[in-house]
Amino acid sequence: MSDQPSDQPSILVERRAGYRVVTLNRPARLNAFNEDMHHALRAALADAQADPACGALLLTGAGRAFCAGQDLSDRAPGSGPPRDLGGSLENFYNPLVRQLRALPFPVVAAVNGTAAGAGASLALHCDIVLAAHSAKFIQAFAKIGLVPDSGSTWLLPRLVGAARARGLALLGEPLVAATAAEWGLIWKAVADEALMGEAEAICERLAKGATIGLGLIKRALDAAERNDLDTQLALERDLQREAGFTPDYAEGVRAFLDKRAPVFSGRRGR
Ligand code: T3D
Repeated sequence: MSDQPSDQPSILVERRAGYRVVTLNRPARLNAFNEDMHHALRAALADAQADPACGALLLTGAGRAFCAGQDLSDRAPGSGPPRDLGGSLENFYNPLVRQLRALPFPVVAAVNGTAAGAGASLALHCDIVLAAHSAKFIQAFAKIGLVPDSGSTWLLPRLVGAARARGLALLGEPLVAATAAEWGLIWKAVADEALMGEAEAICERLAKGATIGLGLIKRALDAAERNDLDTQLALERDLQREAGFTPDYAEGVRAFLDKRAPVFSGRRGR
């Protein structure tokens, strides 16, 4: 197995106008997670959240893969007692998923190649998932005797239904991007060479949007996963009240009536 050069950061962050590009950067291991990458990714997300000029985030992988999940070279069975994988989820994967989903701005995944194991879960937790035609989603867990994690057993039945969720989880077969899009697992499959351009265009558009409203939309859709209709209607009322008091709403209506494009100010500093 090739090693990552020790001077290479495991996460790259690029600041763009209104958004950030965060790249998983362990290409020799297909961007598999080790502890350093967990820490670096979580710091990059926290930093983006703290930046008032950041209105969206683009997540992608360096090289030919998006992310191959846990780095299995850190899991080679040795002479000592087996590792507690529940502890690994509790300390690393679960906090990452919670942090990613709680970001107040949209996260766009540009899945440039294979997304396997927790790498697939990571991609699927993003708000808008674009995948290159050559990309594949693999629930690799069953092949090594594990259970889909990082929210996969929660996401899959919701996104593709019970029958397909079971097939994917139990068989661990690669699902190509076009089928993933057809099944509703992701937003869109695009030509490999168009992937980054499309993902960047979406981030630019979101970052120029009514960003408070976009954050409220995320909250409403997240809550809908657990609410009954009455509870959700009450939540929509509360969130709409909040949205209706924003300068962006006033600007949106004014621009519509003036027959011009709106210029939103948002919560995020533009
Ligand atoms: O442990 C815990 O903390 C619990 C949490 C677990 C979460 C999980 O994600 S468990 C699932 C872990 N991931 C996998 O089981 C996937 C393992 N990888 C693969 O099955 C295949 O590599 C892929 C299907 C992803 C890609 O196949 P292919 O043929 O395109 O590439 P390859 O030749 O297998 O891999 C290229 C290199 O990346 C290779 O290294 P080498 O031989 O060139 O030096 C390979 O060993 C390395 N690599 C790929 N995936 C991993 C990896 N190295 C370490 N960990 C990996 N997950």
